[in-house]
Amino acid sequence: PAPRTVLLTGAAGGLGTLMRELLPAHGYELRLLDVRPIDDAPQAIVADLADRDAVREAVRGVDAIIHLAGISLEAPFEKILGANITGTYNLYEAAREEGVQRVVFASSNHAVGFTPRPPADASPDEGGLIPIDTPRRPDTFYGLSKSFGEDLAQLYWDKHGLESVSVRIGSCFAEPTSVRMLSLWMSPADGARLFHAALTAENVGHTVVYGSSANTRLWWDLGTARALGYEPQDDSEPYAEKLIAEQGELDPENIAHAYLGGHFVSDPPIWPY
Ligand code: NAI
Ligand code: 15L
Repeated sequence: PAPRTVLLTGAAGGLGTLMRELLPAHGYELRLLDVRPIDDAPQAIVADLADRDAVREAVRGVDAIIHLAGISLEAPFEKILGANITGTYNLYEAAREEGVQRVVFASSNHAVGFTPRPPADASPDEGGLIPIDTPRRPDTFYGLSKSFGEDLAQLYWDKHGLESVSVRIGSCFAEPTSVRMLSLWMSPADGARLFHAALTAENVGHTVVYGSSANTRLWWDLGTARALGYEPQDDSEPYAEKLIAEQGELDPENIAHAYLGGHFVSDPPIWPY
């Protein structure tokens, strides 16, 4: 049967807030968790992923989990280790113990951030897009934690039969705000469509997908996402003219423009991106 009750971790965050609004229309009953209380959702579970008992209680009885909680940018290694590495382990271990069938893991483009972006004149039809099996090349400790999460998902499938879809999310915000994001943008509505596909496709084992809209300037191959039944409806192109007029075209000589991970590849990462 299709999953109905879904635990959404990181529900107070940017993506969590968007998905709280959009996923119920796809038929889900959401149980919310975050370390921060949520003003407009007093029913949300306030718990740290470090608290194994609380996490186990939170996953009990749900059909599936969308795991968004964690640090979402570069940070000192010790912080990433706690929230993203140990935190994701605690979540998977609780899911295994409670017999939850599937986790949708919010991985990131930064797990493969040091992959050179395709040249502007690359042809998508002639293999010009970054394939899903490109070697992992994290651009930060943050990206490394996402690489760990993907391996953890694979281990829990191979050893315990716990299914996962790892979604290497591009940039999921209301609108793209940079020229790079024209290639990586996932509209919130497409994000909800992709999570829905990841929750409902059959026999996913552990599947890794790129997460974006069907952007004209796409850099990566959406094939494994489409194979789940994902049909993106949006394209960032209407934002292109304004963003390029404001920021200029990407410059391949600029290290912060040369790779998939954008500014995350520089040391230290340059904010804002
Ligand atoms: P965010 O930083 O706005 O939200 C993350 C949430 O996780 C926060 O509400 C925070 O309180 C919670 N959290 C952090 N540590 C926690 C812990 N130890 N226990 C419980 N909750 C904890 O990030 P955003 O943008 O909403 O991203 C959500 C997820 O998607 C993150 O895992 C991020 O790495 C991933 N992602 C997001 C992208 C995007 O474009 N928004 C792109 C790629 C990946
Ligand atoms: C991410 O992984 C971050 O969580 C998000 O805040 C954006 O920076 C996104 O990648 C991006 O690369 O645009």
